[in-house]
Amino acid sequence: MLELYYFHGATCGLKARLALAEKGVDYTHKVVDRPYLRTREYKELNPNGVVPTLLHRGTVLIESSIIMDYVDEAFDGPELKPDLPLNRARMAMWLKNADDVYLPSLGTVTYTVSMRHKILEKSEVERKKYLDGIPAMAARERRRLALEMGFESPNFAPALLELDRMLDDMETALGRHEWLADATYSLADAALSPFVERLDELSFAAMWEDSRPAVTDWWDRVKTRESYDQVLGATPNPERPQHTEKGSKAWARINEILTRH
Ligand SMILES: N[C@@H](CCC(=O)N[C@@H](CS)C(=O)NCC(=O)O)C(=O)O
Repeated sequence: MLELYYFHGATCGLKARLALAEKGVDYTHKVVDRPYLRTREYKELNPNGVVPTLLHRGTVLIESSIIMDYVDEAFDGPELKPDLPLNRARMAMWLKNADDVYLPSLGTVTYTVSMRHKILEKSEVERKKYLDGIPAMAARERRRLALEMGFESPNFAPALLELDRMLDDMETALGRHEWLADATYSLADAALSPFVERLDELSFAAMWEDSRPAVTDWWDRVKTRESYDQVLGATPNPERPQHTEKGSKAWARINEILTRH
């Protein structure tokens, strides 16, 4: 029995779901909402109060990159890791950067551009409860600054520039081989797709369409894969319309930061 806890639109949940879809593994979809992540019941599974969480034969696995690796190792299906040690190391680097750099950066950008407005509509008491409910201190502080200072937060421009650097690194890697870590699709492609998907949802596609032909081509190829269709085509992010509306309004500002640096 395999169960995956996630919510639609969660970047980390998408990483796990794309790996499962590429592998051709069926699982029970435990689609949860954000308030449920803060319950004692859920935190017994995932003490960080985040998705994804994978349950396999009574064992709990957390952390999207670890789940992806486990899925590739534990099930039959296409091999999602390169053969060559060097390319395996390259794949591991993409997964590490996804966890350490791209996810916090994307969170800052998404909350500042799109989610902030909804949270600011809450009362002060509700807002405090919301922030206090974020278990990881670093994430809580990033979120607090995004809410209180918006684009003026000292984190905003660096976060955006990290994502721009991610696209630069992708362009370089895709000049070496057809996929991010190898000539064939790997966990690196599954891990990076949700980040590009979010930038697309925010209508920031000019970040690659204007100047990064290899990323543009890669993204077109990702979107024609069955895994993308199963995971995102079947259930698009319900927050996509909001991201697109707020992102379009923010684009002039985003572009100004990108061109200034
Ligand atoms: N390092 C963790 C990060 C998990 C994480 O931050 N998940 C986000 C979604 S991408 C989440 O559940 N956020 C809860 C919220 O938005 O309230 C992983 O890769 O699994």
